[in-house]
Amino acid sequence: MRLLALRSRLKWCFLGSLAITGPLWLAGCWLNGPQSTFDVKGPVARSQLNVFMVTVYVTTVIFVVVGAVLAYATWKFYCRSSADQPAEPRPQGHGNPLVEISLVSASVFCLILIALPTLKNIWYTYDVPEDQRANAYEITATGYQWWFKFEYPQEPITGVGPLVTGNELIIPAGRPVRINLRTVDVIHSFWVPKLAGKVDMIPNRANHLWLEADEPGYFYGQCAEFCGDSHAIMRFRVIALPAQEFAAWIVGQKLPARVVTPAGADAPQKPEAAQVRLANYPLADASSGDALSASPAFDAEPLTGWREKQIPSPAAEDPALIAEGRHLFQQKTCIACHTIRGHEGVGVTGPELTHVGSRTTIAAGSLENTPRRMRDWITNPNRFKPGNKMYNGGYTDPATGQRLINLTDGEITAIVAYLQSLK
Ligand code: HEC
Ligand SMILES: [Cu+2]
Repeated sequence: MRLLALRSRLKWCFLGSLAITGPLWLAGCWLNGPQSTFDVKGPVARSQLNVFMVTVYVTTVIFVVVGAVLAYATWKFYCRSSADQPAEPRPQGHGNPLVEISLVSASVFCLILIALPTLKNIWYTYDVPEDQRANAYEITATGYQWWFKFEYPQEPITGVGPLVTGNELIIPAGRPVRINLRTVDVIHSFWVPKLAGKVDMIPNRANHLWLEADEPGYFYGQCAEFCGDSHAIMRFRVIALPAQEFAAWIVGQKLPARVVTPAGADAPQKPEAAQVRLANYPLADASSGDALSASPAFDAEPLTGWREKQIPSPAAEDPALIAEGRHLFQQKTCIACHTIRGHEGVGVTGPELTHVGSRTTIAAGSLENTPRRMRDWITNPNRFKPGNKMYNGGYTDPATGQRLINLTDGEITAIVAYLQSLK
């Protein structure tokens, strides 16, 4: 008796606490966070969300029906006192054929309800639909421990090969984008929660996915397959631009790295097409202090922050310091791992840095691209990304732990000024 009473009290405690904390749990789920799969912004993610919701509805109905029957049976046949307890079990029967057949049919019906949209979705998300294929834009994404390289095979640069960028993927909005998925080392997984579900990047296997952004926007991406030490901070960004701005961005990216010349000297001009974006998206307030400082808009309105990053501000630059930085970048062997097209770098083991100053993030989307953060990164990359290949591949001798590249504070300042000037 005692035990029964205790058990029932525990049951009410449990149900009560669930009722009180339930809404808190829901609120805690934050359904529109930067990596939410509920706040979808493109047709592929939307179709995946639909399948998820169909499954939720069907299983909710099952839960409610089964729960109600269980609750009813529990209440009806509850043994209220030991006097109630039958001396012998009731005679056992085989069951009720009608109930059994109905239950089996209901289950099959539920499975079909879920299977139909699931199959349709698998076909739909596998590749760009036939009628839109001619309009699709192609990009190749390659996973490295622990960052992403993006190649634009439709944008060849004479004498170089396809246009290459790192960690920030710029795509045209409102247009299907087909992404080839590759890896140079272990298995990674490419995931932009608001645009499309994850697909693995597997060694020796040519996977692909497609996605489309309904509108221009700034989206968060993430490697979704455990790939070693810094997997959790192997991130990236996707920036979707209107067609015209995207075309202008391509023109600007294809140019070799920017050369900063002292005021009055003849600075190389960007061609007409690349100026479109400068004219359309002027810097909010050019007079607001140090142009190299963080863009305050970065978090509030990330796409605006990204646009501001595209525009050089020669007035705030120190050409002599930048020239020194360029020299140091070469002398301190940074060039062995990084390419700066048109300047000295040729390395391919690290991200391409030709226009690194125009990115909103560094270190694979894990640090905001400000002079301060870039200085922190160059001073000690391992502080932010344990095991990263910049630190382990050249900064230190893995055998002895001794530093191989020594930079003074002043040298780092020059290098940062140089890299930030590469818009
Ligand atoms: C041994 C190869 C190697 C050397 C040498 C090297 N780097 Fe790197 N660098 C990398 C790798 C790999 C990454 C990507 C790390 C990550 O995000 O996991 C990286 C990332 C960076 C980034 C961030 C880029 C981005 O878009 O995320 C900057 C900036 C950078 N390196 C600057 C430098 C400078 C300056 C030097 C010279 C002082 C240098 N690197 C030397 C391999 C190297
Ligand atoms: Cu990974």
